[in-house]
Amino acid sequence: MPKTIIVSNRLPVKVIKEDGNLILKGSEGGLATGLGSIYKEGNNLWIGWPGLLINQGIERINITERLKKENMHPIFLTQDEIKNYYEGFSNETLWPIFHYFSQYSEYNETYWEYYVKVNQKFCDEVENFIEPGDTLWIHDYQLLLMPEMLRKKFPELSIGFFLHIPFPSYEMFRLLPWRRELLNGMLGSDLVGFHTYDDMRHFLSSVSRLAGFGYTAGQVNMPDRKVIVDAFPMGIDYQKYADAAASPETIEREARYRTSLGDQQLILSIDRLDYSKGIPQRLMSFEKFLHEYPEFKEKVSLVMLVVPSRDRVTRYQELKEEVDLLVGRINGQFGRINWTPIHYFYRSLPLEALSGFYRMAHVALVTPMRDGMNLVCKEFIASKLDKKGVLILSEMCGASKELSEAILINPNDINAMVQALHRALTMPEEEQIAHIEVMQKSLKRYNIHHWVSMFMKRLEEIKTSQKSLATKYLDQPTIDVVKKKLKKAKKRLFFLDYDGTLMPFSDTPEKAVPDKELLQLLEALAADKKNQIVIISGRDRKSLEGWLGHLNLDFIGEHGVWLKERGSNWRTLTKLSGKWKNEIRSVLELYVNRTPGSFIEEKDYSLVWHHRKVETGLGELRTRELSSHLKYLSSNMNLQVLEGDMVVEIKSARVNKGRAAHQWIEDFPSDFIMAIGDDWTDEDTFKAMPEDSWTIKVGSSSSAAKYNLNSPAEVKDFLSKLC
Ligand code: GDG
Repeated sequence: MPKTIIVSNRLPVKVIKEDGNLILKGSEGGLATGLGSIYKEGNNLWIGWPGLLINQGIERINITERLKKENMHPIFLTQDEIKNYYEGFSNETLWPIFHYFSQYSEYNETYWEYYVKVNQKFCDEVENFIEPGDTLWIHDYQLLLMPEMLRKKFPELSIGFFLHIPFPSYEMFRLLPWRRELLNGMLGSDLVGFHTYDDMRHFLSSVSRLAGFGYTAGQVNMPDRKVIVDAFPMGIDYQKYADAAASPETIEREARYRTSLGDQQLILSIDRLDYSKGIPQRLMSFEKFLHEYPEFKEKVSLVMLVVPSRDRVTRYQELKEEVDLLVGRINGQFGRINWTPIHYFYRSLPLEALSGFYRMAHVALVTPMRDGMNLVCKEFIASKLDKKGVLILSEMCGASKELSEAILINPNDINAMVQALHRALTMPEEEQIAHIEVMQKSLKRYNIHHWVSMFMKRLEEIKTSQKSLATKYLDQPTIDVVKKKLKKAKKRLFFLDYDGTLMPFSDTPEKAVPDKELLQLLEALAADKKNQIVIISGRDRKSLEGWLGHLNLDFIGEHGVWLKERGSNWRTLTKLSGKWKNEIRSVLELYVNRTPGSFIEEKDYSLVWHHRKVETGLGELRTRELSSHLKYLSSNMNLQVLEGDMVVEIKSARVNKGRAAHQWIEDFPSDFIMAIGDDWTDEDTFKAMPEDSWTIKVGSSSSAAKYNLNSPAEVKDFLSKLC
């Protein structure tokens, strides 16, 4: 029975030592709950580090046994690995860059070496559990290299990857000395998920500029396969927070807190200690608020929970000092015997305490400088059973894309935060209820279970479609079968694409002139009277005629617009008009003016915009713009916009290679049919072929063809064997 293996840096449990005994403590995190529905089932598994340095063999065995009962498997890290891979590369190199704090990023070769080593260690361990048909779901920035490492060993494995933190813009990401390795690592996946569309956009931009792979509509076109990239905004376990808010323990806690605090309005702030969370800026805005609106003194308090984190890293120790100083300064400045402006807790609290705070708070002040998603704001909304309360939310966190009814602020704008606080504390109840209601509805629907199921379904769909489009390499035993069938056949029909199939691409279309070897090959093939060779290409008829017209060949040019049988004249399949070209040409000219290096190729019934010589990135960007511009313009002109290899081609929607090839099959009945092509315009040809034909794709990406070869050189070698 195929299983699902989840891999993350940390297991969803904490192993702690108490009085020399090892105790497992379950994590309350949303991810653990959401993925619980997966890893706890059948023989599924969660693999990761138990979060503690354990050197003794016997202890390792004990923990492994204990975890096995709960479908988990530990990977033990050494002190050096924790220091260099986890605290080092993960948290001092990747974390700052991915959160736009490049000034804090350490570029340290030893950290990198350990990062590679530990990713490999995870792979080696995971490998022991992989069986055919299994699915892997790898999580987060600590394991960016793992998908590629696994792909190398298991080409068929279904691999999903999800990044929980933001993916930075290209300008930020490219600062990393190991940027290409990291991208290639992620691209070992079948599906790469992010919280937001912006993260996905940034990733695709880095992939095309740094890794050199093009993409179309969220699909990265790798030489051998496609990688799907998509946004899956993570939700919370809504019911858990709603239930916790209604529980007697929480209500009892709230009553206790209220007795101590009096009836002031409360502003709530909860985060892990991290510079990405904007804690000092938040404190400064509260300080400014008290200066600007002194009438709120003694009427409002800030409850600030800071959960200790990464406290061995100097940067975090400094941040802790800064926060301590600010809290001290504000409390010292404004505090009264009967009023503390900031109630500051530097520790972790149980869920009931958290839930009590969520219930009591009038305002949640969630103002990270950057945050992948941020779950605290969602938990606050879910805990508001009476729907009263206001969320002030930073535009810089993923959740802001979903929670547009919150008061959205820029965390660098202290004045805006001050105004937001005033607005929140004076907002009429009806308005609060109206906003919370909308947000609750959305959070209930897009909860953690929905997130897990959307991701897994997508991964499954990808695998199914890959299987249906898988090609088999045309190996020697198959070639022997082809030869046998060919020998027996009385009439043979060959459809051969030109660019990328018979000749490799060159930087300008005119340069792809057939060489002597190809001319001789085609001549030899055509010399056999039983063979009918059709060159089926996107090229205009003049080039085809000029290069190959002297041979005994048939032609289908301009993707099926122009047809020519041996010894006859060029003709079109249907009556076509080129009137539309004037309007579309002027649009293309606009793009040529804006895009140095690009140019227009004009064919009889189609126009092509080439960007092979345009600066990397710009060409792709313009392709996106141009395609959507043209698709909009051409919607009522019966035109088709094709994105090919560094080109955008516009032609009549009524013709394609498949339609033209079909005509040949009808007109020239044959008992051996073969089609060879490399790009997606050839997919129409493959689809038009009868079931018993030989269809061969050049390249190894998914295709409607049955077989594949790797390059024009291999195609020529294969054809020469058939001569
Ligand atoms: C990463 C990304 C993304 C906090 N204090 C206590 C406590 N918490 C719980 C909260 C919440 C969780 O911790 C924090 O979640 P966040 O989303 O805010 O942040 P990270 O854990 O850093 O997570 C982030 C997330 O991944 C998911 O993809 O949203 O952007 O950085 O659930 O309730 N829980 C308890 N006591 C505490 O004192 N029990």
